[in-house]
Amino acid sequence: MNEMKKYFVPLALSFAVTTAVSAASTLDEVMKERGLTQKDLLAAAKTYTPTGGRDEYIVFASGGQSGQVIVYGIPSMRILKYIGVFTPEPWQGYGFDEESKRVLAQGRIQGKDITFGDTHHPAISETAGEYNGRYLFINDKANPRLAVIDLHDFETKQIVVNPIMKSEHGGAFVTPNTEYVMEASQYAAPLENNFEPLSNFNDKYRGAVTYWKFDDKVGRLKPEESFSVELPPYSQDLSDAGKLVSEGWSFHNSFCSERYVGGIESGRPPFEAGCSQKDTDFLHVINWKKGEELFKAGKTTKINGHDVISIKTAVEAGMLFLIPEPKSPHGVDVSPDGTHIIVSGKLDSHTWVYSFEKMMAAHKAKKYESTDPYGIPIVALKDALHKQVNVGLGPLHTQYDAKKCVVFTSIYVDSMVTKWDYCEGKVLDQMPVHYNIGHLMAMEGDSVSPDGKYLVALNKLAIDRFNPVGPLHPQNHQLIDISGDKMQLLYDMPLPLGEPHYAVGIKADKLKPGIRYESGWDSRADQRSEFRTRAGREKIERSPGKVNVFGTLIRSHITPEIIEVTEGDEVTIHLTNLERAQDETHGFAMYGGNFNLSVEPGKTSTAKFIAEKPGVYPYYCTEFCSALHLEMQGYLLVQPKGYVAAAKGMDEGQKYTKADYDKQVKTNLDTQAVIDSVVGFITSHNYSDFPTVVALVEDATEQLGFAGESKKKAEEYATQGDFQNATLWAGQWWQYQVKTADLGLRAKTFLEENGAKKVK
Ligand code: K7E
Ligand code: CUA
Repeated sequence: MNEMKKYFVPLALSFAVTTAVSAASTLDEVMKERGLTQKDLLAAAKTYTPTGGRDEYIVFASGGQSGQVIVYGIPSMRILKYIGVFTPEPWQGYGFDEESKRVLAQGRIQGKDITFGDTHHPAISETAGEYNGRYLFINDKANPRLAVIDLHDFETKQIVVNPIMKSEHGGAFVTPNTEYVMEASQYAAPLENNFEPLSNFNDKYRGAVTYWKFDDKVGRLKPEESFSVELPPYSQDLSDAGKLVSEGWSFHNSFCSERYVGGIESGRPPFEAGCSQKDTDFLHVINWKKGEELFKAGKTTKINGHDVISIKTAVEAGMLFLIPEPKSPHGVDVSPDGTHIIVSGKLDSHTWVYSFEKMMAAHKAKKYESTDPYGIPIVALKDALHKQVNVGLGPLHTQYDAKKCVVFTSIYVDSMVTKWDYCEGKVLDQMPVHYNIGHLMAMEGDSVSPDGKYLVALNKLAIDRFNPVGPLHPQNHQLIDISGDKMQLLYDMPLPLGEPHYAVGIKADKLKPGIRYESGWDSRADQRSEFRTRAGREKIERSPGKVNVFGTLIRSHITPEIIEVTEGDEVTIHLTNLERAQDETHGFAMYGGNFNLSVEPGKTSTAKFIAEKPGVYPYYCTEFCSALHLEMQGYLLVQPKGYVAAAKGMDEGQKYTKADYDKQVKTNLDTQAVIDSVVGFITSHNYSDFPTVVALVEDATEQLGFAGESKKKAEEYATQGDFQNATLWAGQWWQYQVKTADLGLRAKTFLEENGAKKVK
């Protein structure tokens, strides 16, 4: 009992510690002391989420130059996770275990490892135009790549490299049933991976849009079922898929349709001058369903082994045409009902609303004003335009409200959001943001039924909004309440990881992430690992020059705890986390080893290295997983070549006697009494009505089972009079009891705090 108290009293105390923020105890006093207004309090009340509370929406924001994805909740704006995508991320073991290294290796560019990514546009998989919450896609602008993240475990599963592009901005955008994930190029280059002088720009440089086939059942993109459409070298910018009436079509805007090539160093005007001369650029309209037919009929050209529909073929099939769009546009956004498409010109204060019905009528009637230099027909602006609306200087992106006809457009130069009606063409409200907004994002904003409610302004500059942290500032995501007629600013969130270009927000209850893997799971390949190891089956296999370790992790030991290898051996350590309990992740790191495994319950992960130098290499668990976490340790001993071990037992520090054994057993019996009383409390309440408690009880029962096994070993050694081993095993028995009690107490507290009822 005393031993128990020693352990549990500090634990109990830690709950009682609260930080005294201020002496003020009434709302009025706090307001006065912190200088808060009624408006501030209202905003706080709309975002503050008490402990244990959940968010209504989950946001996936691109991590910009970090090459990652940032996950946060709305309205709390609490960051929940960074997902390693194109860049190694050690906490998740991403790029530090063999399984995830294979994913990153899929992203090699022409054989070279690329560990940087410029993530831009995340997209959630859809069913009938609604977010289904199963997969997330995101693109890399710098090296045209797409990644697939499984929202069952929030892990990156696949990276595909675009076979023909050298730059990419118009991805990832999904078609309404996630048949395809679209990716449009940005800076034109030869589609083949060869050299062409810039003097051949018009003839040999090209843009393209790739339609990556997605297999929803296995959750992977299928390169062999994917195709591209060749496009002129116009710097295609963003994409969006048609929906409902416009389903089957995709839209891609572009800038620099001047096809200007800079060269400031040799006295030529720079790109920015030459790329903004014309009053209009081109909106590309493509029938991807027709493209799919042509691809299946073999009407493609192979470039770098990839199927490409040429401009000529696309034009002849009537699946590609252009429409003038405002100068240097950015963003193309299809309305939820698919009837309208909004494009903003960065260098025009007008936003242009196109009618899908009108453009289709002109296209069907072959009513074109001309063709571009590549023979692509151009529908006249007047034959496709619904409205031009003056929304502010430097409009970029548009998001749709739940209310019909209502949209929000980001205004970069004026640093504001304009709320307007695209049916009537009138401005409804404007609100300043801080500062220079890029994208904006409404809840479920890309779906056929946006929720409205909240809008996030993804601002490019933060300037004076936060405590200064040096010349490199965080980004500023501002949460805006859009449920009323007037927009209301609620919260500023600094994002210090990279520049999130775009984000998508999904209703939280659509996500169904797991809390554990099936036992022995290779999470990156989504299958049972061939290196799965079960309790008691741990082993070390040796062959010349190679050592393979099949180990396990469970509170609070790594099996094996001693690994002996020889200098020069290639060592592979496979570790399976035997835990079933929620949040019981174990890590694995070693002196001199540039790896960290994150082994979540059920997972099998692998570390691999060459034991180059003789020496002693401690290893340990890197997650504070239990009270005896620090003891979750071991040694890798790298013996010099030809080393012969002396015949000598373990030189341990402490010798134990029968008295030590009896003392430990007494402690254990006292501990068991505590456990019994906690169990009594739990079982006398309606605990089975609380899934959290049921899980804790399962975990506790498992730990208690292990305690029983150790007890048996201790007693066997005691019978033989080996009190050294008997005492040590009795100690292990107690360790399992402590874990059991820890879980039991957590369950008891939960029941007390959540109004459990006494049943017997
Ligand atoms: Cu920053 Cu969509 Cu690349 Cu606009 S993008 S701002
Ligand atoms: Cu496992 Cu610390």
